[in-house]
Amino acid sequence: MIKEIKGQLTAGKARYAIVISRFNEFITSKLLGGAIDCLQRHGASDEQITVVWVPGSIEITVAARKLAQSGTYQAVICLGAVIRGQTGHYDAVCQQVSRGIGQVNYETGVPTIFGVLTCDTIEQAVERAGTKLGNAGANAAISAMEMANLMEQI
Ligand code: INI
Repeated sequence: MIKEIKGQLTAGKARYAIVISRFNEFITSKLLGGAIDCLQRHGASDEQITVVWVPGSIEITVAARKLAQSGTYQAVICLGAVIRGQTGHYDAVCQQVSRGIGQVNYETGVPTIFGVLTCDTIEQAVERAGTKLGNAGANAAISAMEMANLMEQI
């Protein structure tokens, strides 16, 4: 029989760190609300959730790395919003944060979830922050729970 391992969608007893960017706080606060609500509705208590604020998406990586290395958390959820309309260095910010979060996964072995919106317009960001296209923070929380549970089983 083939052995199959799947992560369950439950918070379990895992501890979750959420790194949240203050830049575009109008959007990111909605992502944070979505992530916390999702974790709580899957059984997480307040003691299982730690929220860490950073100034902008570029700073997410350094905080996520330290949280992942601490050994305290079974998953780190990274939330931010990079919006092209406002910046000439959109591509640089996107590249730094996506590469950085990828490296944290690789270096630490702690699931570090990419919940950073990269949008051309504010409207696109609003659509992904609790309106037409759901809430990217809640989606990131789902991935975090699945991965925390999966890693416990492997
Ligand atoms: N940070 C974001 O999270 N989103 C953005 O859209 C953004 N823009 O537009 O520039 C942004 N810039 C700030 C950056 O993340 C750093 O905080 C800053 O460069 C200081 O290191």
